[in-house]
Amino acid sequence: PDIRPITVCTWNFENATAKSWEVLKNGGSSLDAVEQGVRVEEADVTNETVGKGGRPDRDGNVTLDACIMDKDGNCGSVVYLQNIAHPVSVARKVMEETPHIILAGRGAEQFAYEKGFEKEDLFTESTRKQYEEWKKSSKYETIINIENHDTIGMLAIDKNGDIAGACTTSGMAYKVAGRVGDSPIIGAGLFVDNEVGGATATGVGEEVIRTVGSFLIVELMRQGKSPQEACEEGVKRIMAKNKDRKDFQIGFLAINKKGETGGYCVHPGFTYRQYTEDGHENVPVSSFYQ
Ligand code: SD4
Repeated sequence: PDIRPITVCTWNFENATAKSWEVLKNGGSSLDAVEQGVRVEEADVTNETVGKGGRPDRDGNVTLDACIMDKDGNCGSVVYLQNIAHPVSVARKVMEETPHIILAGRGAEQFAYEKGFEKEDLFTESTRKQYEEWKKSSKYETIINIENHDTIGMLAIDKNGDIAGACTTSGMAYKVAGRVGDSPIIGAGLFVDNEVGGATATGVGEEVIRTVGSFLIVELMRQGKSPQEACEEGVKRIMAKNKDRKDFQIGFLAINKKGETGGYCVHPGFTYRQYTEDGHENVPVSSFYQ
């Protein structure tokens, strides 16, 4: 059958999908497309949930989580990475240049310097000011939707029909120091199986980890569900463990081998952005609660 390259990401990240599409259009691999795509958000300091300009934990450390997965099931991840603006690219180096999958904290940072990444202050004036404000009350509250300014998970299919994915975040703002979310955990925040498809998540990572959300969605697609049906089942599985809880958001995005996409979320507000040769659009997603 005809192969139609496509790139999709969580939320409405127009510049990131445009970059990712440019890589695919020029014949690049889905692996390069997702890495280059999410790097746009890592570099964007106005996105205060990803990369440089991400909000700190409650002790004032900006710590980044990211992972990447290729068509052969190879994967790499960094957790609790500080002072490095492009965790996804460090994750790719972990995948390609070490026998390991996850590097954490100071070791990950040291590894990044060895690979030529530069030390950077990840705070911005804006996030520093917000943090000083936050310290006055020190209340931890999850924010249900931060539309268009949130964790980016990206999935792409290239001209060979191969699927890759990446996910990158600064995690929940004002988290307990040391906390790692779902985004860099293979199977939770991201999973790709080139035979079947890929899935990625955004929102309160603890709930995604508990159900190994992205792996679950890919397995449901393997059993015959569409990306849409699989994402719905993934959210329902989480809600079954959280009866009557309305204080958190999760958004899932999935793609199958045919390039069909789907998404589902707990509360209205989550969307995903899609780019193909037919153009690009922000796709609204239906939700568990109305
Ligand atoms: C986390 N899933 O660290 C990430 C955060 C996120 O929108 O998606 N924020 O739990």
